[in-house]
Amino acid sequence: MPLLALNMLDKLAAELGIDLIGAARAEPLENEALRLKNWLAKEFHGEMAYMEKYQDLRQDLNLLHPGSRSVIMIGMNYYGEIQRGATSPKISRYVTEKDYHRVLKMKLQSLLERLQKIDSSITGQIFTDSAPVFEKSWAVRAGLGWIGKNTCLINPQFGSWLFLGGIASNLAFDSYSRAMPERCGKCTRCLNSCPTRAFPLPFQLDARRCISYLSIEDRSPDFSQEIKLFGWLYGCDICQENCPWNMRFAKISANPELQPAKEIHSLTFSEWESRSHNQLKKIMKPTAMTRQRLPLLKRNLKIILEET
Ligand code: B12
Ligand code: SF4
Ligand code: SF4
Repeated sequence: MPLLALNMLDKLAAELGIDLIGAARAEPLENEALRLKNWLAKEFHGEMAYMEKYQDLRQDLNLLHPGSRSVIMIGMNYYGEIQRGATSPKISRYVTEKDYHRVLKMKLQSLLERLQKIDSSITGQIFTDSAPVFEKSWAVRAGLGWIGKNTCLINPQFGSWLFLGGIASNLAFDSYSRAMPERCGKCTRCLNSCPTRAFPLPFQLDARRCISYLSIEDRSPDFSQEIKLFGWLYGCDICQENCPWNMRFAKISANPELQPAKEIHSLTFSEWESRSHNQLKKIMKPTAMTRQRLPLLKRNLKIILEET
């Protein structure tokens, strides 16, 4: 069975331009599985039926990648300033120059290849928002940060502007990263700043009330008029922008591919309305927005314009 020194990961991360890295033992996540069941029972997942599926795999990585002994987790900083005029709709920072799924997948692929050069018996299954995996919980166990009351993973060096991904692998380490304790303390800024009151309790999100869910995942032609989008065309960053850890420690991403996509963030309302289907598709193509259907973006645009 392959065995490696944990500090080898830091060396490889530095070579590959990976901001955060760590490793955890591939143990079953029983508490997380219970919390997920509870969350689903309250129907907080709304129409995200994929969250109901493969709960056994989510709990036990060995079902996803048989023989898993460790999980290597990476975090990539995507913070960048956004130049947005008053005439532009708000789009989440996570719409970066290049789709983060592709950027992280390539980093993880290169990491796995380097590991396999060290020991060819290493096997691995890569994931980045692409498999039923509790990514934030694994990131906590791999020492990347803690889960804040806004349910995002926060790192003291970067804040929460981090994309996560990992490798479930048969590789064992001589030691494992230490989980970081929660450091929110008495703060409740994220909970109070959410305009739609989407947090019924700290650490719990009712996705049905979350602008990120409504603007990206909700497929209905016109959702409940009770909830507004507050000017957000795609995603929402409010509870993160109000987090002191982001206000104090966010730093511009060293990776130009993971900085906010300039062209998209600066498009005005009238440009969103007047550009042709093909023109908009072309602008969105390199980014994570390419996954969204244009009629749903147009729905969001209509709702925002009616709000103002
Ligand atoms: C479903 C999903 C969503 C849903 C639901 C979000 C949610 N909180 O669950 C929606 C569409 C709303 C969403 C929105 C966003 N998402 Co999202 N999403 C996911 C996905 C696919 C699964 C998350 C999940 O398992 N939810 C299930 C519920 C039960 O889990 P949970 O709320 O996270 O609860 C956990 C903890 O809070 C904890 N917990 C629960 N109760 C308690 C109580 C106590 C006392 C404690 C200590 C802990 C605790 O246990 C739970 C299980 O581990 C992950 C990718 C992945 N495979 O992990 C990305 C992911 C979480 N999303 C991500 C991002 C970037 C976003 C957005 C920032 C995008 C945006 N700007 O619009 C927003 C953030 C909104 C927010 N405040 O969370 C990143 C998060 C990175 C980070 N730093 O945390 C991920 C990891 C994708 C990635 N690979 O980078 N997302
Ligand atoms: S992303 Fe926006 S709507 Fe969702 S919980 Fe955070 S502040 Fe509320
Ligand atoms: S705003 Fe405060 S409570 Fe919310 S995640 Fe940040 S530190 Fe934690």
